Amino acid sequence: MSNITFTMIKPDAFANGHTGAILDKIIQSGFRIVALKLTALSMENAAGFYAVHKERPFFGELIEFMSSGPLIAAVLEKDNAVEDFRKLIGATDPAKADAGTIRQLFAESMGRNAVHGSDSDENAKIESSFFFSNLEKF
Ligand code: FUP
Repeated sequence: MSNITFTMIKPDAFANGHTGAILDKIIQSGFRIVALKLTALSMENAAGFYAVHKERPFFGELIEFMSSGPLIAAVLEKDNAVEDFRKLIGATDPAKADAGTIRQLFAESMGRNAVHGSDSDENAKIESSFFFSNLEKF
């Protein structure tokens, strides 16, 4: 069944000029772009988006990084979108990501790891709605 996932090209990858290469890899891997925008998160927005991590030791660093500059937000559609996209981006820690995955190719570190991918169908919907209205999804 065709379903959706939500992704961000994070501030590190955007600032380093990897947006085009990452979007190309996503499209070549069979994902259809449903929504796409260049935007930025305030510290408050980032804290809201990552609220599930608020007790974790890396939370402060995470929201500071995620609000440090522009990012690309997108909704993607494909059969098995959530699982297939997590395979395409690779492990959270780029040192552990498989060869050819987006994080292995473009991430700087565990904290600055180039891309986000939803971890469930439910979170894909919640995260898509955080960034996009229905009028912005096609
Ligand atoms: P992922 O689902 O792979 O994006 O990873 P998580 O949801 O577990 O973590 C969200 C973000 O927190 C990661 F993208 C990077 C950051 N993080 C750290 O900086 N250190 C950690 O130990 C774990 C996550």
